[in-house]
Amino acid sequence: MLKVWGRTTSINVQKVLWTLGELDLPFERVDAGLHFGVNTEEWYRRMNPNGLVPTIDDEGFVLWESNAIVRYLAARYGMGRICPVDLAERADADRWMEWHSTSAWGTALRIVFFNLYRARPEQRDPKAADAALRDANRWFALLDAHLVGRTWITGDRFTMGDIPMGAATHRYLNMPIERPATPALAAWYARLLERPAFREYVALPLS
Ligand SMILES: N[C@@H](CCC(=O)N[C@@H](CS)C(=O)NCC(=O)O)C(=O)O
Repeated sequence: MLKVWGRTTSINVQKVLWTLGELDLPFERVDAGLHFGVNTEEWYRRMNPNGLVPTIDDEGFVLWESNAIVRYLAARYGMGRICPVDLAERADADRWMEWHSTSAWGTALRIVFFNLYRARPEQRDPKAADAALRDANRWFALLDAHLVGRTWITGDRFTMGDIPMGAATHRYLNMPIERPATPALAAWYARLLERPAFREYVALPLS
């Protein structure tokens, strides 16, 4: 059976679990990361030399990097469903996955989240968190503008392109921070909340 290593509080693990849920695939999950350890073990680092989560093993094929995992699962088990067959449509979904992982806003959101939930008192840096929040607000305003008139990120169909941004948006809209109004983003988030796999694996209390 497909195996996933990673704690459920990790946004990168959540993307993978949500994808598995959308595809209705059975899997076994092993807690790993932070206080669970495991990712510090030598045998784990032989699978994933970064020592990070998530990692999957699908019939002996080991893969790390959450977006690569989402793409692999979508293509292998969800072609024509969450992985578009049409290359332009697939590239459109891919574009938003890349935007999630490589744009500066991902870093900004991470800094805000870290300061609020993960930093020990001596690690907190309110000035950096404020600057990061201003950045995050600008990026989410851009996503909000993109979503006007669209049901899902690429248009009429839910695809893998909704997954990374959907997980990030759950954090953004539920952190105790000052945000501008983003009605299209909020409406998209409400649609995500109607999806059972999103509710089960992503829409959890932030911790
Ligand atoms: N680019 C990697 C990043 C993975 C990553 O940073 N994972 C974090 C959790 S979100 C981690 O393993 N942190 C160490 C830990 O949990 O012990 C991916 O998308 O899979």
